[in-house]
Amino acid sequence: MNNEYNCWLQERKSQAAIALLPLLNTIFAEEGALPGGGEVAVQAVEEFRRGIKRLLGFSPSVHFSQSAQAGGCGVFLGTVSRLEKIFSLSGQKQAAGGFTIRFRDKQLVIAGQDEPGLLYGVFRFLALLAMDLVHDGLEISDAPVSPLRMINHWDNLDGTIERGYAGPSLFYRNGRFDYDRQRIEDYARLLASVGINRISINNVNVRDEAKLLITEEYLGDVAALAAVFRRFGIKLFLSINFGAPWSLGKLPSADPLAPDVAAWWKERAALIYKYIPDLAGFLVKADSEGEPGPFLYNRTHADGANMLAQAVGPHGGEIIWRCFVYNCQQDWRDHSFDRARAAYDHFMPLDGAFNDNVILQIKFGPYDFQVREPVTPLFGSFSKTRHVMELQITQEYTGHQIDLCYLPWFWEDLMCFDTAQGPASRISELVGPYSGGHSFIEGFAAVVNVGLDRNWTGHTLAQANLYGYGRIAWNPNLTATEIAREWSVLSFGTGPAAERIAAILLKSYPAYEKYNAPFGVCFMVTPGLHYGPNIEGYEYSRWGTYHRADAKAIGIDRTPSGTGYTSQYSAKNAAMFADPASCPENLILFFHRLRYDYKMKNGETLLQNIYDTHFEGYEEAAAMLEQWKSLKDSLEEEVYQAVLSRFERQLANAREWRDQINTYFFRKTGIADKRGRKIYD
Ligand code: GCV
Repeated sequence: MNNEYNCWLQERKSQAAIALLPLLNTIFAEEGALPGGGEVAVQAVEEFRRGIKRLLGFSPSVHFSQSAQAGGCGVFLGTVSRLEKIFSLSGQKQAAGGFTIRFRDKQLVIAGQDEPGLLYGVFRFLALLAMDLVHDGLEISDAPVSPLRMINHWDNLDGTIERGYAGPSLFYRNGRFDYDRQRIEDYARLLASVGINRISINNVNVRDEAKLLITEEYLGDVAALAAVFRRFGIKLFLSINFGAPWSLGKLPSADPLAPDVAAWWKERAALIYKYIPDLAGFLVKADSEGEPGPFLYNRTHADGANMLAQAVGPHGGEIIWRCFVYNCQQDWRDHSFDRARAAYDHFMPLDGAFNDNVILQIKFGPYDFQVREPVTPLFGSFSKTRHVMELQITQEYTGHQIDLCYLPWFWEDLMCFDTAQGPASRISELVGPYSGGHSFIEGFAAVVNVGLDRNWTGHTLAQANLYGYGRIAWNPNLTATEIAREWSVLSFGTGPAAERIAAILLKSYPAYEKYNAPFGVCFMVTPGLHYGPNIEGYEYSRWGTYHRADAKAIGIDRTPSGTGYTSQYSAKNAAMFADPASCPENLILFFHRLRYDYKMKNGETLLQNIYDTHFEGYEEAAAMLEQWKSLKDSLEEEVYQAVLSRFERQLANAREWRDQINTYFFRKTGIADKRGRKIYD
């Protein structure tokens, strides 16, 4: 049974847990976890206790002790440095956040490399228990591959969420912090249970009252929120407005090289850190979609980021600087400009120019979280600059949490992309701690999909995207299938329903992609809203995202004979993308302008492939609805009905996409579907 509020931390009687009952009755926690010791370790012990209550219905007793007893039966929680001597754990040093779980001889030992590691170890053990995977002899060591695992909120202080599809903000209402403390703690628990360690709490578009978050009027509230997340090993970032020195400070400019501006930020940082001494730092969207930035003063982005880095550096803070910088005042008539080039053109020349405490945040693709776009050429190319990959969990372009679209399916694809820059150059192989001279991706940041809806994500099955993000950010080598199964069992129990729900999840992304914009062409979506089709909605706009379909051809030539975007990739990838024969077909219209009679690998024309995928996508959406209906008797009525109504809305959306896209191309070309299916004229 599923109580949707609890997400993947459901209450249920686990068979494995029942078998272990006597052992789980007593927890011995090491000295460091004593109240007054590390807050995160104390929380880890508390989470163990709560978890056992959730899975078994009783609270074990906790004994804090100076030193654990090797001989006794029970649960031993602590850090490796203390427990390894007593339990002769392998002395191998793990990355921060790592842990070992060992269960044998009536002893369960969970040893964290550090306090967050203990917390993650506890959550992993509880997940294994809930999945009935704990057995005598169990021994697991794990550590996060990515040091930085961040959630970005696009919440505004008026309580709205930019691109939010699950109700109002968890944090704000009417210009103030206004939240249910218990709910924030529950949220922090969910995030920590999948390894999240950083959170930015306000929209990167810092407007209105959000500009005041860095003033004393709000800093006390920020500190109070930080205190809730701190216990779960999660540190806060604040999004800041680069123009603050003039908008707040009344200085004549926000020029990063002006001494009064640098001094203003230093003073401001000192004030902020007085309230929140462990603030992780600032997140900055500059020179992007109307936000101010260093270009206003003819300065570089390194000038801007480094000035802020110097302000937060003395306090241990970091600057996360977004690379989503492009001209959004484009003239559609001008074919020489290509928005896809922008991030690389702006930032690649600055590789090595950023301070050590600056991290660049780079959207996974050159455009904007499209259903299918290539991995940006910046990954694999940067070698002297710290950086992370930005993903979007909130379903801005992937169905607004009305349509089911299981994102880890696509993220797995991203992780497998080979940048072809040196050995071991797949994205998943590049993820790891940064050390100068390597192009390591230090981790991930993702725009979150939660709001005040009781089930957090609007569509209950969209919880899998939040869970999946945490798991992939922890270890980018995990597969979408593994994650879907894990999530389904944790959320719906070990019965047969979970396997069937996982199967539905795994079909959802390909279905969505098929009825959406074809073959990587992008932006055939309703302008502004970004739900549902509007095929020429962006064609004559200023946003730089065109497909230029006419009666004969569609797509943008991004090869050297076109905009030259392909040349930003490594030589091997540049050659692969530049030739339609070797370009992956799911991206072929991103890189090429092709005639509708272009023969695809399956022997059919491009046009016929467009028709086929759109008919298939609709059929697959219809099949998901039927599969869901077949689960009726296995699920809680409320969850069943709520998800059912989303699938029905999804089918209506898929029908619009199918028919509008097919009709559009039929009208352009006058060529009918060779299989004679209905295309409206
Ligand atoms: C927060 C896209 C979205 C905007 C978003 C922007 C960004 O353009 O549509 O809502 O703004 O990306 O990532 O900054």
